[in-house]
Amino acid sequence: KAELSAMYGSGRHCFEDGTCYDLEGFEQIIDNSRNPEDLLMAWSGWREIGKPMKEKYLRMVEIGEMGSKDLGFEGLSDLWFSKYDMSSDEFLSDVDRVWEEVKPLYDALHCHVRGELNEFYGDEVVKNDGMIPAHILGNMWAQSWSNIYDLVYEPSSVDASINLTQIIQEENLSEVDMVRVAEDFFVSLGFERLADTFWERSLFVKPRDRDVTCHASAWNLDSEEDLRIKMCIQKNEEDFVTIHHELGHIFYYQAYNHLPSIYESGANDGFHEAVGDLLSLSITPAYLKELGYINEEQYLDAISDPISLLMKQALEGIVVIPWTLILDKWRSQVFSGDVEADQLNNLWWELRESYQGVKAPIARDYDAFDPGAKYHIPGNTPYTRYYLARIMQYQFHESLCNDIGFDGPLHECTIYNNPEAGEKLKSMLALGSSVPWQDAFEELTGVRELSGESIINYYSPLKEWLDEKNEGRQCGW
Ligand code: X8Z
Ligand code: ZN
Repeated sequence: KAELSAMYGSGRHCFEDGTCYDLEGFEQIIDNSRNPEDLLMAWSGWREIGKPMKEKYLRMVEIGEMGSKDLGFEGLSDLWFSKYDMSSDEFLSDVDRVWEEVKPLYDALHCHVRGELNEFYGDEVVKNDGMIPAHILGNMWAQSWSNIYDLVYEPSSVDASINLTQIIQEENLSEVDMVRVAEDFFVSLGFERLADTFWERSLFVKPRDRDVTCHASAWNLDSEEDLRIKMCIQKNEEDFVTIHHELGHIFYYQAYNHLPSIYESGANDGFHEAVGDLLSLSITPAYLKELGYINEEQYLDAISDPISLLMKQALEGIVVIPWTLILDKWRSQVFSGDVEADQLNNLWWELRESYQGVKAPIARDYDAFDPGAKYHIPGNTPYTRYYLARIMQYQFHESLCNDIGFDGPLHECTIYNNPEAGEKLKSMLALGSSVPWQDAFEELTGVRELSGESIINYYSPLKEWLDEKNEGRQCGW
């Protein structure tokens, strides 16, 4: 396990001409370039690091299966899905039920994005039917498409689309300043400021003298005050959102660290991932105006074009959803031994094709192990938690916005500086895992079930717009 994680963290690939890239180097290209050859080079280059992981990975699975059976489970999947206060069958059928609710929105977005990419790149790179090749979507795993926002939407005016990356640069925010802004958000909700040790002991910037695993993480070291994050912050919108995500973990730790140790965890692992994501929905034009990052005129421009804002959100928040299903669907088949070693990569691509409508841009080598190129596979971190978070965050947002009497479209609601919303959130977090997650969920939302309704409500103006745009297009893949 340690070796696999280290292989990912220190992963780099060198080409015949002697140039070498690590993940951040490759991402620089994938996130920003519009040159299909460069994109393909970066996409396939990073996947070279997966190949040598396959054997170790299978051995890890073998040991994990044995261990979980020794503990009385049917296997590793059974163990992983045993933590949701309901039977794993019931849980997994809830997961699929909600996906069916969200899928029409994803399909409409996929159709529109594919159409626009076809116009930009032409038939040679992406055809107007079928799947989208994974290298042109602005993210190493095609799990967020927000970097190609400008290719898929033209705002009604320059200021109608808020560019957080630009704001961060104009405001001259340092990496630590970005974390302070996120901390301030939590403090505005009534959370306690972070201890000095957080600021002294966290890692915010990629060190120049050694390899570190840059994938962002949040640590609860002594179940008391020693809380830290570790990430290689880049001064852009994506990392600003990730900082909120990580601080969500930190403030959850802070809220439940007073409990007996057995209760010191999230109501379920999805809750833990959802806290910071919930706050990200409150980074609205009104919030940015309040901080002084945009003026009245920019604010009015921004809210006059709701599609601009919703499109930006959807390219991250909707796009990620099918992706969050794939990892554990792949793993559950691998863990159970249903798939032969030489079919592991094919199964991976079958799932990516069917759920995301995304395909490999180039034939995969016989020894490719593409799942290894995603942190959570060598890291052996369950991934359905992110699916839960991406659904629940909208349920939390909608109910908090209702509670505070917000009257308007959900994408304009911010809970910033609202002690009532803060108190409600805090008291749920303070429960840790002392009650079944459904009880904690009910405390905040009034309901006990996962539902796609809030996310559908949130994006309903966008869905209408997409349906109109897609008229006459041949959707689906
Ligand atoms: O892994 C993470 C966090 C760490 S808990 C940065 N996320 C998933 C990913 O990067 O794949 C957050 C979004 C999904
Ligand atoms: Zn997380």
